[in-house]
Amino acid sequence: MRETRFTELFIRYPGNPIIQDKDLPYPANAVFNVAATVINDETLLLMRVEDRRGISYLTVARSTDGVSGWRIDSGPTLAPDFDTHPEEIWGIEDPRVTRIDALDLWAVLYTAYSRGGPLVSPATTRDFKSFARKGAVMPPEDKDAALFPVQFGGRWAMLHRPVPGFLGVGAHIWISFSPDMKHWGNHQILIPARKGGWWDANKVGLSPPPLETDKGWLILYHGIRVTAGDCTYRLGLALLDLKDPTRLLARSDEWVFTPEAEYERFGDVDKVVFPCGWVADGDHIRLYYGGTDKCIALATARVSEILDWLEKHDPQNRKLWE
Ligand code: BMA
Repeated sequence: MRETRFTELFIRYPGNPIIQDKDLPYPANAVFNVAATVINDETLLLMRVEDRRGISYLTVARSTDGVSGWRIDSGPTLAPDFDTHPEEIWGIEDPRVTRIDALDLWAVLYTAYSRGGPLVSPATTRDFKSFARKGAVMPPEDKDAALFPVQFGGRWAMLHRPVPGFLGVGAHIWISFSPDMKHWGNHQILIPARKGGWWDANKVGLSPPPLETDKGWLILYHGIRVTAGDCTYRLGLALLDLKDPTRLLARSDEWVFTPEAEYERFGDVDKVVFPCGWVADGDHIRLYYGGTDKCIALATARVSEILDWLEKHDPQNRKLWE
């Protein structure tokens, strides 16, 4: 942890960006928002690749140290399938991957970009070669979804971010429950976007899937404040109760990561850091994120330091969020 005026919980890898479009074995415009997991003792990234039409698909990269030596699939690993899933007409984007030990599989929740807007679409896989799609499970606009790795009272739980037709009420992180991962209900707002001048005033959305810790489910989320010039994507922290994830135990007032490096500030969409995956190895976290919708970068952190910081930075007075 670097001690400066602010505590820097996430430290950028000096060799960033770790993967760029020129590293792909074929031409593409960009490779960016990326999910992460561990399979056969290797780090696996499920990367969003955007072609020159503006359509995205997902491709796998594998590495033994999770930092370098990436072996990238020779073509799209999971591509939009318009014939069987017409809701994928404008591509598939921003996956989150959750390992589900009880089912011996991974659940991939991605955004299907339909004619009607973004939809939450789950698929399952055992090898990241073949995938069983479940079809879209939420009406538009809804994205930034991930599953918890365990059930609660016999039901799966999902975090996601619907955008209401009336934007005056904000775009919040919701939690929903399902007996079968396909039919979802008991929807409720869990982490609301704040208002006014707050860094996360206009929209919030889950970043990587919830991470189980001794103190609760650790949540890293992105927040957006629209300004006269444009908007900035920053990251903040929250903690949910382990047994009842509808209980928000803590949430930081301050953001913990903001676009600072060149590859986070200038690209296809300026001032965007957008993680979709992290890998925890004991206390050590590797966070994988898209920079400016153009490249993939890595930052490292310590779970214990994040939890200590969050405990000290959870405001007792939540009235200011209203
Ligand atoms: C969000 C998503 C992300 C993207 C970000 C910044 O709405 O679409 O895929 O990285 O905007 O453009």
